Amino acid sequence: LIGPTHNYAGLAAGNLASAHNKGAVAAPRAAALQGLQKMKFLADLGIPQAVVPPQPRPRFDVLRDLGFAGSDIEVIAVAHKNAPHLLAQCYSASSMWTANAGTFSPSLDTQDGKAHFTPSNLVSGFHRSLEAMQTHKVFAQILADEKYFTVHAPLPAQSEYADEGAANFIRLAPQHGTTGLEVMVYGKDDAANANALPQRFPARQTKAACDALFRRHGVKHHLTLQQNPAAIDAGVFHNDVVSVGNQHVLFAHEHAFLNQADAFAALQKNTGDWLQIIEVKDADVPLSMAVKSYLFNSQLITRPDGQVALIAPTESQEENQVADYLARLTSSAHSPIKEVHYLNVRESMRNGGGPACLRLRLLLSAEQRAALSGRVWLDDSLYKDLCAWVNFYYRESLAPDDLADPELAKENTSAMIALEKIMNLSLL
Ligand code: SUG
Repeated sequence: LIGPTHNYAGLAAGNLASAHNKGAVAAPRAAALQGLQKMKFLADLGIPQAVVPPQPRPRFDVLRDLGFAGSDIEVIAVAHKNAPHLLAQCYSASSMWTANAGTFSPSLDTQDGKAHFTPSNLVSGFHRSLEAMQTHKVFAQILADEKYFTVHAPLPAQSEYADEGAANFIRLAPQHGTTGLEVMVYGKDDAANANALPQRFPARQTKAACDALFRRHGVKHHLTLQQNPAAIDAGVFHNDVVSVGNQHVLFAHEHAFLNQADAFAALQKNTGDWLQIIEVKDADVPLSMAVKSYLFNSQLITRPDGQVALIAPTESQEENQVADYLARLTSSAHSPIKEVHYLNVRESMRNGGGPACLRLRLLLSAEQRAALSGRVWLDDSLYKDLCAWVNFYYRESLAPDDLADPELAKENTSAMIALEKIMNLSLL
């Protein structure tokens, strides 16, 4: 659920949309409603949606740790005057991108038969690193039932273990109900591949982090692949901007992985005949257009009737080359992807977050689903309550200088107190 301080601060290194829209006026209310409508659309398609609440902002504790003193009003005024970038970091609503909240290994995949969750440390960007502890606090509540779930602490908050979670995670299995191969995609491996590093933008996920996640989750079948450094330099700051996998289908750009033929061979070797890889050639959709349209940041879903569908951003529909490609793909007899739905998540997109960034996939049994705590499952009544909450508490627009308005901080606290009641979760 996109938070009330959604704004365009240009905070994210290597994220072209965030850099491009820096300083633009954001529309937090529209942003949150777009996110809710997407959830509702998926719930109506038969994909149950559990809502992750936004995080309290601004982070007065961080501002005070970094030397700003006095009342809340004084802290905001001085920070805005002397360190506006830091104030924006402490106000960021970046926890909306739950694909980065953490990594979830379903119980089918793990040695102890429990589902494991590790919140991401997100150390590659200061504003994002501020999410980790609250993500832990919220998921420890939602996944509190120890019969089914183990919630770990984030990995060590150090660059060797830089972790951005499920944005770099793909689970492949012949059926959702069978043990899968968990794949993690890293941007750098401090122990090897010294030459294969991006030159322009940072690699955010390390191999050491991927290995540690598989180890602590006790994942039975796993594989790590290196992302193509050229893709990172073209603005692909997470794997989910060049590839998306679901069940027996991997949908990937030609330049997604380093040494792609070897990467595909490793995937085939570790899976089976059932794996279907759709490789989109650069001639069909150039990498720069994949980044601009966010084609691969689509959600790839299996509907309850078994049909595989793609939930793509409207930006993909607006690029003729991409829309034409998808029309050809879905009409091809060989394609497992039979339908595309275009959804508007434009406010999030302008910060580099498409449909897939706004979701974290938890593969759960019916029993596990019933064991989640809090009022999180999106039914008509929660949808109605959350829309009303957004309409009441969110501003229509938010410009960079609005972060200096002390009323914004107060509005956020009131909104969070109200949300705690709606969702039966402790947030503050
Ligand atoms: O980390 N943008 C996020 C977008 C994350 C998208 N997530 C996935 N690909 N899964 C990021 O780059 C921009 C915030 C700002 O500039 O105000 C930001 O943090």
